[in-house]
Amino acid sequence: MVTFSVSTIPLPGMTRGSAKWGDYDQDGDLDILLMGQDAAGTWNWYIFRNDPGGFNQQFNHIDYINFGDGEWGDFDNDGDLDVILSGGKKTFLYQNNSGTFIKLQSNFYGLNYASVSWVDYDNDNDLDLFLTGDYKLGMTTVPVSMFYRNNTCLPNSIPQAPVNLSSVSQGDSIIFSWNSGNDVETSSAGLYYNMYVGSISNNVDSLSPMSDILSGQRRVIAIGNACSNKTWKMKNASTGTYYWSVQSIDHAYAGSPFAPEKIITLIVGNDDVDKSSVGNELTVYPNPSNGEFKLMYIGELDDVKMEIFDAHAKLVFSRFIKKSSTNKSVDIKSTEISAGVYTLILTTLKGTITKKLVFL
Ligand SMILES: [Ca+2]
Ligand SMILES: [Ca+2]
Ligand SMILES: [Ca+2]
Ligand SMILES: [Ca+2]
Repeated sequence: MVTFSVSTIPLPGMTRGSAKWGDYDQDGDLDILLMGQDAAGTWNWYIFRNDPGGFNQQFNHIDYINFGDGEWGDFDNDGDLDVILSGGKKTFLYQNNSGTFIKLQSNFYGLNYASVSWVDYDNDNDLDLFLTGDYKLGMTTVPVSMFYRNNTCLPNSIPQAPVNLSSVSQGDSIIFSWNSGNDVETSSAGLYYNMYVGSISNNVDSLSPMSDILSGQRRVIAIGNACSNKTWKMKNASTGTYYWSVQSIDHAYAGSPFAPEKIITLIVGNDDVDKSSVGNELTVYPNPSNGEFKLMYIGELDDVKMEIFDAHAKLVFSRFIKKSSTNKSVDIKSTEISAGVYTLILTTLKGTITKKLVFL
C-alpha cells in the first residue's frame, strides 16, 4: 500500500476554485496560486511564496472571482509567470511586474464555472488562451469554449539544455543531477527540469518526460517532472543499465533539446540475486576461474545477455548468446580481465540473475 504523510504547513481552506504551482519569483522553488472562496465566504485569490520554513502570503486580491480556475503562464514572453483567472462571470489577466501583479484591460469573456489553460495552439512561440465556462447572454446562460490567439508580444525563445549531467548509484536508488540550463527570457534559477530514463538508448520506459526526446518539444503544457529541482532520485530500481537525459522548461512551458544522453549501470547487492525462475536454469563453472568458464543451462532458454561489471560498476565484458535448444553450455573467454571480484548479470526474457564472479 502506498502511503503519504500529512503535512502541517498552514494554508487557508479554499473551495470552489483551484490551486496551481509555479515559481513566480524565479528563485528555484515552487509557489502557489490559490483562488476561490475562503472560510469567511470571501472570493479571493492569493499567491503564497515558498520560503524557508513555509509559505508566506504575498497577495490577497478580492476580485469576486469564484466557481472558476486560475493558471500561471508567461503570456508576454518577458520570462516571468503572469496569471489568468476566470470565474464569477469575470476573467482577469494579471501581468507580473517584478513580483507585483498588475490587472490588464482585456476583451476576454467573463465566465462562470470556468476552466482556463494556456496553450500555444498555433505554434508561433507565444501562449494563447483557452477558456471554457458559462457565459450569460441576455437572459440565458450558454456554455462556451473560446480560443484567444496571443498577438501582443515577440516570440519566446526556447531554453538551452542543462549541463554537467551526472549520476551515482546508492543501494537500489540512482541519484541524477545536473547544472542549470539557460534562457533568454526566464532566469536560470526559474527554469523547470524534465527527465527521461529508459532501459535502452532513446527510450522512456522507466520515466517518461511527455516530450519528444529527439527535438525536446513538449507534449503537454506543464512544468517538468523534476519541477525546479536539479537533482532527482529514482528509488527501488532494479539491477541494469539506464539511459537518461534532462531538458529545461521555461515559463512559457517551452522545452529545450535534451542534453546528450548519459548511461549508468546499477548493481543492486553483491550476493547472488535471483529475480526469476532463470536462476535455477543458469550456472557458471568453474567459479573462481582464470577467465575461462562455461555458462551452463538446463532446458530450452531464451537469448541470454551476459554482462560483467567491475567493483566500480563499469561494464568490462558483454556478450549476447543466441537461443539454443541443442547446446547445454557456452564457453566464455574473458581472459583480458584482470584478477578480482566481478558482478555477472545474466538477462533473459524470463528475468535477471546476478552472480558474484571471481577471476584468479
Ligand atoms: Ca519560488
Ligand atoms: Ca511574464
Ligand atoms: Ca501562440
Ligand atoms: Ca524562453
